[in-house]
Amino acid sequence: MPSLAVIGSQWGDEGKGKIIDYLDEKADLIVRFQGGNNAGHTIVVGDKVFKLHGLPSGVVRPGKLAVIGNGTVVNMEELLDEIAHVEEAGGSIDGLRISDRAALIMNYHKKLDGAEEKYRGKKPVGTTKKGIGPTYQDKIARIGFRAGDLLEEDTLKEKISMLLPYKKDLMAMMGAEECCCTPESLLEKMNGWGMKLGKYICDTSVLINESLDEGKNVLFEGAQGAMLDIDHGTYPFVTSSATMAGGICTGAGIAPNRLGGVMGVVKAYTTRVGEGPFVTELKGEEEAELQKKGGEFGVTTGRGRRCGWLDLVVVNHANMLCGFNSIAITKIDVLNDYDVLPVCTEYEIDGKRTKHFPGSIKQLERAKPIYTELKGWKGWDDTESVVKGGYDNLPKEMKDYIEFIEKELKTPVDIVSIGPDRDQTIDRR
Ligand code: 2SA
Ligand code: GDP
Ligand code: MG
Repeated sequence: MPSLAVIGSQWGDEGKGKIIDYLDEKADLIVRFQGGNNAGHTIVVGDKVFKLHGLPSGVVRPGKLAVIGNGTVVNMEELLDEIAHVEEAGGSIDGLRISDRAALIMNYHKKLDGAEEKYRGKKPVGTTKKGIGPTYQDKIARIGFRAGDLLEEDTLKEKISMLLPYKKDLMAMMGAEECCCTPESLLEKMNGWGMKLGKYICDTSVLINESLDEGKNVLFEGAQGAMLDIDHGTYPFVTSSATMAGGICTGAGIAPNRLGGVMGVVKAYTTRVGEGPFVTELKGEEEAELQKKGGEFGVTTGRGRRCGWLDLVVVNHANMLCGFNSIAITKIDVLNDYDVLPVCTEYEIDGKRTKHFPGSIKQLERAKPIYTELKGWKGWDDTESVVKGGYDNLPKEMKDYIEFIEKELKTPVDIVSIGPDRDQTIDRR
């Protein structure tokens, strides 16, 4: 702190929600800067489980400002449902702030998301069908709604009369499910969103910058993961936003010199949900076993996540682009029952070894992982003593695994997470 970013170093679901929740005790603002309710962050606090999608993890702690930044895409209708879920689970959204510049996900975006996937035929991206891609397309094409429009009825009317006929034609052309709303019914619906959520809409960039001026602590919360970045991930099998640390400046509206540090979250193995290359992926029973042990199912869609060994070529790529000052290793307890743990440190592509992650999907499909085999800590399951006694109480082999990662990434491991709960966290800082 005063400003720290937490970024997933793999394909998402590294356990960022848990780490952010652990760190945000000391934060005043928690800021989402990209993505939308495609994200799924699970936070466990005692017997309460919060499943967050579009809301920043900060809503779980009273007294924090939870900011949805300008670089995000927001489905107001689904946000209202999520707010109800949080309130039911004992949380409060008093601290919610939504950027007036955030792009709005409309129902037609969701329908177009499904239709685009059909056009991709045998090579779908495997999206969450939340309308993320089509909403970012409209933002870049300068034909999208923004949250601030909900506060200006004349702007809404102008945009609705321009966009609705266009989107209806587009949906008919794409064979998407018909959109039956009229300009009047859409205006009424959007006015309703404005009435319910308008009080939270403001210029969040000013809010964040003034908070930093006052010496407040700001935590930037990454969603998805580095390898799903639109530019540097496994394109086209990526999401439509800048998921890496660089996305914070444009997506939250701060200058680069205001970012104090970046923590990379590394799951002790690798998962991916959706399509696309995955060099260390396991198959058959081995994959099913890891999926079951890690409870690897999508928080938003319920899809089974693909599973494989830790791939440090991936994490090093993320580290080069995000500049991690420190690492949080998560879900290491999921590996409790293995004799041997392979860790990939290089790829072999067409007979040549490389430590760099290639941009070509075809090359990635031909890449073979080069593994270093580390000894497992089979039989150890004494989480309780570690919760009380800290790092020194971990088995030697687990410490070797952690220190191997540290050496390969040339970055200190500050946090080790050994369970989903807040207190199942070892802090080495
Ligand atoms: P989209 O919907 O356009 O962003 O999909 C594009 C790709 O990005 C992947 N993606 C994700 N990968 C991991 N976790 C995500 N959130 C949910 C979760 C996913 C779920 O926490 O489990 O429930 O399925 C997430 N969101 C997007 C997506 O799989 C595509 O590969
Ligand atoms: P995120 O999208 O990166 O926030 O991660 P998800 O919430 O989608 O997936 C991570 C899952 O692992 C959640 O169910 C967490 O409760 C759980 N989890 C987080 N850290 C740990 C850990 O150290 N050990 C175990 N066993 N589970 C964890
Ligand atoms: Mg997730």
